[in-house]
Amino acid sequence: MKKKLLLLFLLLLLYNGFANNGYKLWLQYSYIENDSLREVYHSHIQDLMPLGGSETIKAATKELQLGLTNMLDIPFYETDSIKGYTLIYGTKSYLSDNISSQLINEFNAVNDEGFIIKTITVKGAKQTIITGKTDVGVLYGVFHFLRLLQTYQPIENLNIIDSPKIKVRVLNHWDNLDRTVERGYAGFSIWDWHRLPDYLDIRYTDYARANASIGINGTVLNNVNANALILTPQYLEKVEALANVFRPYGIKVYLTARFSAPIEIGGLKTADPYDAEVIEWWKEKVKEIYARIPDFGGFLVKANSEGQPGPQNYGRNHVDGANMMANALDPFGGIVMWRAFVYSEHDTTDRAKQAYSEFVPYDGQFKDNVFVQVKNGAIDFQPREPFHPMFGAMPNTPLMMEFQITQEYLGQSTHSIFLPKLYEEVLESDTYRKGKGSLVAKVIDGSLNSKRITGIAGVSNIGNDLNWTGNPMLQANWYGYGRLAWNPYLSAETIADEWLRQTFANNEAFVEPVKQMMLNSYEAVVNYMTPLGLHHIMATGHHYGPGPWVSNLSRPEWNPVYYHKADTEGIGFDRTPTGSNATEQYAPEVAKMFNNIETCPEKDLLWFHHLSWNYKLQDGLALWDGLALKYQAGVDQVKSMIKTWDAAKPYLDETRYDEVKMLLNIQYKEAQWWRDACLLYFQQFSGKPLPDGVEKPTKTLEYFESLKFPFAPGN
Ligand code: BDP
Repeated sequence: MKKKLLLLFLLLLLYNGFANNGYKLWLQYSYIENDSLREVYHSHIQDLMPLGGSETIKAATKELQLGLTNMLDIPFYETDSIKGYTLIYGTKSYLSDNISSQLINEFNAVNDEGFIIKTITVKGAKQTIITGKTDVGVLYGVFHFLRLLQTYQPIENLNIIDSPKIKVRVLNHWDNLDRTVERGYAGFSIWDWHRLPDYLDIRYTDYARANASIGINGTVLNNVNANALILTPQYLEKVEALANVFRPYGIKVYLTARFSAPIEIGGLKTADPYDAEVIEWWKEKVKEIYARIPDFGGFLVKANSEGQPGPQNYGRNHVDGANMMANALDPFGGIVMWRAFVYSEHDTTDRAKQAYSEFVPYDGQFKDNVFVQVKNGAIDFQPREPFHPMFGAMPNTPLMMEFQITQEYLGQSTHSIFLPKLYEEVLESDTYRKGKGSLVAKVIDGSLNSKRITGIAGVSNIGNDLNWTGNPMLQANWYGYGRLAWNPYLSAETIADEWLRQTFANNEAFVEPVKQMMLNSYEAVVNYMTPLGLHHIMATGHHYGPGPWVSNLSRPEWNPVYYHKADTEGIGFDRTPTGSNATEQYAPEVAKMFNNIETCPEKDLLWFHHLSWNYKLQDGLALWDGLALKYQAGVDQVKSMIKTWDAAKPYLDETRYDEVKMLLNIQYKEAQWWRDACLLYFQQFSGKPLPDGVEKPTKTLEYFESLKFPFAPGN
C-alpha cells in the first residue's frame, strides 16, 4: 500500500498539471531521452561564457539556460573563464586574439547579421565559439545552435557560417486597434493596446524569442487598412513599449501610415503630398516617432487601393506619395514599404494586369529607401497563382515579396496546409528577365539587379489563441516563412523536417510520414479548392468556403464568375493574346510558355486559357473528367492525412494530437463541401456526368448556395 502511494505521488510530481497546448511553438526544448546523445552533448557543453553584457547577450544566455537545462536536465551557469568544454558566445570585438586569429576567413564571409559557430582549440582544449559582427548575429547563432540540439545533430566539430540573404524580414500584422484581426483566424490581436504601455504581456517577449529564433527582424504592428490614431502620442507610447521589448531580439517596429493622417489627426485640410504643410507634418511626425523609438523601421502604406486614401486623391501618383514619406524617414534611416496591391474600379481591364500597368512605368523613380511591396501573385493570395509579373520587371526598384501566412483563401486556421510549399514554388519560378535562371528569389534577395535594400513580408497568422496560430500545424507556416526570409533557397522539405523535430519528436518513424503529409498538403488544398488554375471562386466577404456561383457584387472583378468564366463551351480565363493578353507582362520566354497550350503548366491551365470541357489533358482525360478527378483527389489526400496523423499518435502528446485530429476531420468535411459545391455548379455548364471514381455529392447545389456565415472570423 505504501509503495503504491509513493508511486502515485511520484506520478503526480511528474505530471505538471498542464497539457502541451503548443504555446512553446518550436522552442519546446524537450528532454533528450537518448542517454548517449545527451552525454555527448553535455560533454561538449559544460559552461556558458557570454562575452559582453548587452541586453541581447543576456537574452542569449537566458535562452541557452532554458534550452540546455530542459534538454539535458542539468542546470547551466555562466562563467567568465574557460573551464573544461565551454560554450563561448559574443561579438568579434570581445574575442581574444588567439580566437579571432582562427576566424579571419569566417569573419570575411559573414554579413552584419550573420553568425559563425565553430569548434576551435584554445589553450590545448576544444571549445565551441558562437560569434558574429553584432550581438544580434550572435543571438541568431545561439538559436541555430539550440536548433542543432533540438534536431539531434552532431556538435563535436562544428564549422558553420550563415548569414541572412534578405535584409528586411518582417511580419505584417493586419491587427486593428480594437484587437480584431483582418483575416485573422487565431483569436484576437496579441497587442493588448488598452493595457499598454504599462502592462507588458509575457507573450511579447515570447513572440520576440520565436521570431529571433528564425531570423525575423521586423514587425509591422497594425493593419494595412490603417487607422491614423496609431500615429498619435497616445498610441506611440504603446508602440514604444513594444519596441523596447523587441529590441534585444533584433526586432524593429514598423507602422502602417494612413495617407490621410495629416487631415485626420493633424488638423490639416489636405494630405496632398505636394502641400508644404503636409510635407512638414510628416517630417515632424517622423521626428516625434524617432525621439521615442530611435531604431524605428519605417512605414508600410496601402494607398489608393480598395478605398484607402492615397496620392491619387490629389492628382498625384504613387511616386509622389512614397517619396514624400521616404524624405521624412531618410535622415533617420527609415524605409517606406509601398504596396503594389492595387486594382481600380475605373479600370475595366483584367484585374491581373493592373498592378503591373500602374507601377512598372515608375521604375527608377522611387527614392532609394522605398520598397515596392508586391504580393506573390497578380490577383490576391489565391491557393495557387503564377508568380507576379512585376518580379523582375522593375530592375531599378527594390521589390519586396509579400506572402500571406494567414490562410484567408486556404481554409483559414482550420485546414492543415504547409505553406512553404507555396512559397518555394513562387521563389523558384524563373522570370527570365535576365535570361534563364532569373529566379524570383534572386529578385527578392537583390542578386539579380544588385540592390542596396532587400526585403520580404509575411502577413501574420498569429493571434491570442493558446497555440498562437489557431492550429498547431500552422505554426509551421510562421516558422517556414521566417526560415525562407533568412534563406529563400531553403527547401520546403528541410523546413518541414526541422520544424517537426523541434516541435514534436525526432523519431524517424514519426518524422518521415508526417513530413510527407505536410509536403503533400499544399497540393491537396489546391486540388479540392481550385485545381488546374482556377482561382477566386470562394464565397463573398469572409472568403470561407466555395462560392463559384457569386455574380451579384457591384464590381465585376469581385465576382467569382469573372474569374472562371464557365459556360456551356468551357471554362477558364483567357489571358493570352486572344484574351486579356496579361501574359505580355511577362518576359517573352515566359509569355510564350504560358500562351502555348502545349507548354503551359497544367497547374496554371485555366488561369491562362479558356478551354472546352472536352479539351484533352496530358493524361488523355477530358477537361471535365480531369477537373472532377482533381477535386476528388484533394478529398482523398485529406483522408490520407488523417490516416498518417492517426499512425503518428504514439509519438504525440494527447492535446496536440487531439486538436489536429479534430481539425483534420473538419478539413475532410470541408474538402468534400468544396468538391461537391464546385462540381455541381460547373456541371450545369459541362452537362456531363461525374466520372468514375468521383463520389456522389452529399447535398444539392441549392443547399450549398443557401449556406450563410454571417459571423465567420477575420472579416
Ligand atoms: C485582401 C483581403 C483584404 C486586405 C487586402 C490587402 O481580402 O482584407 O485588406 O487583401 O492586401 O486579400 O490589402
